[in-house]
This record gives sequence, C-alpha cells and structure tokens, in this order.
Amino acid sequence: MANNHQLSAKQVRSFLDDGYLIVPNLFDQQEANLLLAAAQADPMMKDHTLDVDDRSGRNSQITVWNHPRNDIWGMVSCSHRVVDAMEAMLGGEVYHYHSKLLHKKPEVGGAWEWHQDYGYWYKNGCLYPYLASCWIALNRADKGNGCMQVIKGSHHAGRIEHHVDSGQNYADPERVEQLANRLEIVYCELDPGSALFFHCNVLHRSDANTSNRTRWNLICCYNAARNNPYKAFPHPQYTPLEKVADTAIKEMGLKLSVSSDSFYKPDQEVITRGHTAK
Ligand SMILES: O=C(O)CCC(=O)C(=O)O
Repeated sequence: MANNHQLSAKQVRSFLDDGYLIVPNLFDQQEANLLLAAAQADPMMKDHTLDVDDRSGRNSQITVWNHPRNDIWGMVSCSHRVVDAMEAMLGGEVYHYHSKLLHKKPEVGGAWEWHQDYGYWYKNGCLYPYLASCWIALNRADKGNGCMQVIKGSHHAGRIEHHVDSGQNYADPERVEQLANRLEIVYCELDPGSALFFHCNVLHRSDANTSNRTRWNLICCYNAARNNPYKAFPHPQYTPLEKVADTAIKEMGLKLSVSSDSFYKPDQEVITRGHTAK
C-alpha cells in the first residue's frame, strides 16, 4: 500500500458495508519511526495537550489541531495515500476537518467510551454523515494497551443519541448493547504504520492501557466538500486541501510543528473532547 495509494473496489466496498477498513502498513516502518519520534519530541504538541478523563478516573492525552501545516503532521494528513482513500470512501472531494495526536501512558492511560464521531460532529453543523477518520498506529496497538474496537456495520443504524459524562460523550448504552448483541465487536490490533479508516457513524471505543507499554496514535479526520458545515466552529468549514506526494513524509523528515495557530488552547471554550473540541 505504501507505494500505491489506490484502494481497490473491494476495499471501498468493505468500508461501505462494515463502516471501517484496516489497511496494514499504510505507512512503512521508517515513516512510522519518524512519526513516533515526532510525537514524543514535538514541543508544540506537548504545549497543547489536553487531559481527558474516563469514568474510572484514568486519563489519556489528546492534542487537536484544525489546519494541516508544512510539517511532518501535514505531510501525513495531506498525503495522497490517505486523502485519495478518503475520497474513494466518501464519494468525492474531501477537506481536512482536523487531526489529533493521542497518547495513552503505560498502566494509567484511560479508556474511551462507546461513541460515534458524528455524535459530536452533528452538533458542529455537519448536516450529513459524510465524514470519516484515518487512525494511524505510531507504535503497536493491541488489546493490552487499549487498541480501538469497532462494532462492525453499526454505522447503518444512523446517528445515536449521545450523553456526556466525565468529559466524554457516550452513545445511548441501551442502543449500544442491542447493536453489540447483534453485530460483531472487532478489536483493531495494528502494527506501527498500519491504519484503520472508520466511518463517522461506526460505534467505537478503546479500553484503558493496563500494559507497561505506551500507545501513540494519530487520527486525521475529513469531511466531504459537499457537506460544508453551517458552523465554522470548533472545526473549519470547507477549505481546499492541497495533496502532497506520498514521498513527502520522508523528504520532510523530523520537521516538528511549525505554528501554534490552529491548536486548541486550554483557555479556549473548546478544550475538552466531552464538550465541543472533538
Ligand atoms: O484512539 C482511541 O482509543 C479512541 C479515540 C476516539 O475514539 C476518537 O478520537 O474518536
């Protein structure tokens, strides 16, 4: 996949049917190493990190930004291999809605409750569920350190009511239980550089990190250009995306964040995921 960004018709079909698609080695080992090194070293990422609690009092770290920049993160979110795949799955031009870097520390990293991303994004003025995300493992994600779980095919249920608790939105537990009884829960165990594409209405969650390993991942989120939100907040309205070559990540190397302009800042109204900054 690293040298060929075209998804096959079968892969697109599988995304549409299941609400998710795993692409092993979307990024190669060298790219995954660069991204992990950047995640651990980037001072602006650290400065804009927010703690998100789970219900048991554990927390994990998230950094959210709206616009891609001329740094290693922008080279990923504007890469043909991610954006072309998104366009194939969402059926037309997409733009960068936002990206986020997530960290679950060993033994203390918190869980994410069952939710749909459209549970949040509906409230941001997106009229249609024409959004999807690309979840990229920077180090190995597995059951032990709290990998992503999805309920296969749950996006066909449409948007489910969400409630807020401990700073996180969670989908109506009664509906989640019924869907989980009928459908398969898939643990998305990924090696570094592998990716999970998932539809904004697919139910997903992750467990706490009870292992002695970290879990680092990057999530790039896209909206269809034809789904321009009627609110410009907290994430941008349609902004044309300039795609970059798949070779750009290695060419750019370890170029860390170049501007703090589009990060969420703790003094903004939109600081936690449980409210509007997701
Ligand atoms: O990475 C995870 O464990 C969950 C993140 C998530 O659910 C999200 O950002 O929508």
